Amino acid sequence: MNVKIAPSILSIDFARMAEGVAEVKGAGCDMLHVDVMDGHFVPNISIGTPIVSSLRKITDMKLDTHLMVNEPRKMVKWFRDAGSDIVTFHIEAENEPEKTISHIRDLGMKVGLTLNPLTPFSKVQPFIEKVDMILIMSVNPGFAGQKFIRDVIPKVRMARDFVDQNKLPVDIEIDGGITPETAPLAVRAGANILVAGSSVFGQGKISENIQKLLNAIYGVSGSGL
Ligand code: S6P
Ligand code: MG
Repeated sequence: MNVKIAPSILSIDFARMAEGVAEVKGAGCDMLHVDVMDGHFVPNISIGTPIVSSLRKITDMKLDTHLMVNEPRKMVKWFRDAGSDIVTFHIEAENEPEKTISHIRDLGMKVGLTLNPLTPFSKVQPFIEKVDMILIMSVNPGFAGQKFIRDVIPKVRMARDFVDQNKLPVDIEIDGGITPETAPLAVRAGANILVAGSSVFGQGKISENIQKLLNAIYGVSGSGL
């Protein structure tokens, strides 16, 4: 399985955003994860459309936009206009998920559907054939740097089995607490996109941090899992 790291810019040094983005691209990443928080769906506020517009000007990496907001459908077009490529919304925040999925598609973007650690897979399963990605939260959304919740691993396996058994072209992304210790657990369970904030932009050199994650996933010898 081809696994990719999607660095989460929530943990970037915003005073040096262009250098940080260039470094993750240089390390082989082709997707940047952008966390949008509204202070209502989660108890925090983060990035909005101005940052997405700035990112769009400096990189051709895919902008994977994770909306942690109430009433996500209202905001989809704002992020399309700012330059997002993928918009992911929370099943817990939307009463009419199908309408939002269609709206995102009609605007020409890819669609992701996400669920919190305590939300069962059965809540997103009815919509899985209509989306490009399922994002499984491995922390309760709101803050970077939290500890990986291992109880979500069976849900990752369930999502991977469903996608494979039905031969669906759907990515399984995981977000929260991904480190060289937890990344192999997520990949073995079936995740193929790993969001990583603190373990990429925290201490140390960004490119080396990405390499450490890839080494943990594939093994230093490249032998794979
Ligand atoms: C969850 C958080 C995630 C982010 C985060 C991951 O609270 O908002 O959606 O993607 O940046 O950070 P970390 O430090 O756990 O890798
Ligand atoms: Mg996120």
